[in-house]
Amino acid sequence: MKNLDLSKGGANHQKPLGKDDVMTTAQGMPVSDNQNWLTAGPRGPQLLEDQVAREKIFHFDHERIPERVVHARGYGVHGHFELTEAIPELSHARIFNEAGKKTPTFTRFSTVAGNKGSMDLARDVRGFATKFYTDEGNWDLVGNNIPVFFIQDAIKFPDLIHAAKPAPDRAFPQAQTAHDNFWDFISLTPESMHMVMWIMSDRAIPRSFRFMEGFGVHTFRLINAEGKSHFVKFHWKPRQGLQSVVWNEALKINGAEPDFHRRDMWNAIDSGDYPQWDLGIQVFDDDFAERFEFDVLDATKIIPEEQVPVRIIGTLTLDNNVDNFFAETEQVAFCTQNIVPGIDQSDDPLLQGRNFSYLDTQLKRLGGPNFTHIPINAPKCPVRNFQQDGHMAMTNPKGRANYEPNSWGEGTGEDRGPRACPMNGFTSFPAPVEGSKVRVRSETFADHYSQARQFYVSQTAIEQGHMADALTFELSKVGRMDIRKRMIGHLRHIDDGLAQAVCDGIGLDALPDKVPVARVPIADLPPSDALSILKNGPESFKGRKLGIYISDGADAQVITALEQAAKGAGASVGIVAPHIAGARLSDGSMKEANEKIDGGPSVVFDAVAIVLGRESAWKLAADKPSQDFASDAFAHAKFIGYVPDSMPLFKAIGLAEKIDAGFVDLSAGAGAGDFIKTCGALRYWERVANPAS
Ligand code: HDD
Repeated sequence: MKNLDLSKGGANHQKPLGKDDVMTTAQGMPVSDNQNWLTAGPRGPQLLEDQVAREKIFHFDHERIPERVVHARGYGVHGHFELTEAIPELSHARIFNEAGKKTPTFTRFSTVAGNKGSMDLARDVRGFATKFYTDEGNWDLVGNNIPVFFIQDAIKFPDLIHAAKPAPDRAFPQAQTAHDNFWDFISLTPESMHMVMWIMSDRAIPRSFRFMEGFGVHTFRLINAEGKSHFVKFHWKPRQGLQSVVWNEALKINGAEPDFHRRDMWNAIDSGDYPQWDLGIQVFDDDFAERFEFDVLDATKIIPEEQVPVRIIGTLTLDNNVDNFFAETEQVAFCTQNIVPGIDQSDDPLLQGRNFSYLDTQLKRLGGPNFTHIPINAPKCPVRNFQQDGHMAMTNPKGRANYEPNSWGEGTGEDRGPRACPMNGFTSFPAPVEGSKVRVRSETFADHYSQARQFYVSQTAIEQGHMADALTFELSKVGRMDIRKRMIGHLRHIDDGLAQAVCDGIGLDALPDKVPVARVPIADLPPSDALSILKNGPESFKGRKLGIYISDGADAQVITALEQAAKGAGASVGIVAPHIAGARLSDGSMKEANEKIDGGPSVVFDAVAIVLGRESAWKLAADKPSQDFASDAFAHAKFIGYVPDSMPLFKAIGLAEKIDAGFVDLSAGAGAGDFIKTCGALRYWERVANPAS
């Protein structure tokens, strides 16, 4: 052991240290023994005098901070935003003014209802929050993967969240909406119906954070140098295409791999496969806002892309995992109030309420007003003001002046700065405001069903089926019949076919009555293709994962060809085998496995290849995890590559007679290459749309 090297380390050490670096207390005092508490004699009582042990335990005792009241489970990643099309005519924000400009970012994805330790594939909204460290301060776009919200007014948020979270008496269920309280509240809240369609769709069970869209939800303003305002809605479009899992997979993934989404993100970035999203804007003016069928300030409504196209102006690339989860992902503090000159808020009553809530919650979570000093929250541009003191103040101004105006400027008799700047400082758009103080919901917010119906009719038949199944699942977990019926009473305003399917799904004899509707007639809006996942899938297998199940005697050539074809297509491969040590292949080589079959079920892969050895296939035919691997892949409409030697397993579970166009014989012709190309379609939906009898 070397002597203590004071040139290295310190409280803010950045590099991992080596075994030659001496451990110290938080006070910097070198530690001689980190294993034994100071005692009076070898078997005697421990002494309070031991400042090393006491400090260690004291610090440990205080390691936890309150988890976020919503979006507690999240995963953060660094990246950058590159502007591809400057929009100075719309906004004078510097981030938007020079094509090619790069702005560092931090993005945190999350689920909403579950606690920090809950599973990733809960049926839930996903948070998609990005902090842009711009030259003019931090801009936080705190969005979701769904473009609308449950409620129109922030005053309802605590009720919504209380209803969604575990019931207060029994403290379950965790991380799910499939329970009485949630559906009781929802069925008494007609404004949530559009959002209900989205969360009952496959949007709420994304395959990965990488394969979902993001939305700023609210209408914001862009302000140009002349002070002219345009309304804007922000969209994130994943270059990876959209993809979701199916519900039966979600249930199984949650057991097999509760960290499915965070592991996926970590692995993608770690392997250099950086996910990208294009930033799109829907821009419109007051005239459009007047003409539009709905109120642009109502967060339960979208503006269909067919009506206002999404214009792509830049790209977000996520290319850096965090060094420390707590320091970055846990401590990052997003606030919707964080905007920069050239961007402004609108009067959306949900947004205005959020602007209070986010700042307020950080005080509780991070312990004081100086959370902006924490590196992940600190702007990367200069910060200059007369704010001072408070818990954990890290950046303290020098000099005597801590107020304004003052006359401490050297020799000048003028103020010692900083000073506000009317030219470059943030100014609010001077929208005229008038009206009496009232507590009412605007009449323009009253149609709760038309866009819900539009969403439903925009889906493919497969997706509509999933929605009916999801509603059936959720309502089957609701104990009270009156709540189930009330909910179906809402669905009848959206689509009678959907209502009937759910009614049949839960086993009711007759459709319940429609619930009374607010004042407006429900419109038949045209379908919008942008709302479907299946109409916006990827074009290749890039970024996806192939699971290859191998066993002793498996054809080495087929496996190599598969690995090469997958790699060539930009996909990754997971080798699954009966033993983690791997399998002895046909050429005598030993192929190591990434997962033992029990820990690598087919649900964690986008497609599978079952390449067994002839002898071992007979044994595995009776093995439950092996059977599930194949039968689940089939049931989840996955593409299945196989070799004839795997047949005994297929026969044992009745798959041999069901070989369809979703199966590819890897020993034939172009084999592996064809298979990976086929996998680009992600699923062979025909199998579930027309199940063989
Ligand atoms: Fe919220 C966190 C997104 C409505 C109050 N929200 C939070 C996060 C996201 C969203 C992505 C996690 C941020 C992170 O990763 O740290 N929330 C939304 C969206 C909404 C929305 C898209 C509607 C359009 N939220 C909403 C309302 C309120 C809140 C109406 C309160 C009136 N949200 C919060 C919060 C959280 C939060 C309690 C918890 C932790 C945090 O803020 O930092 O303040």
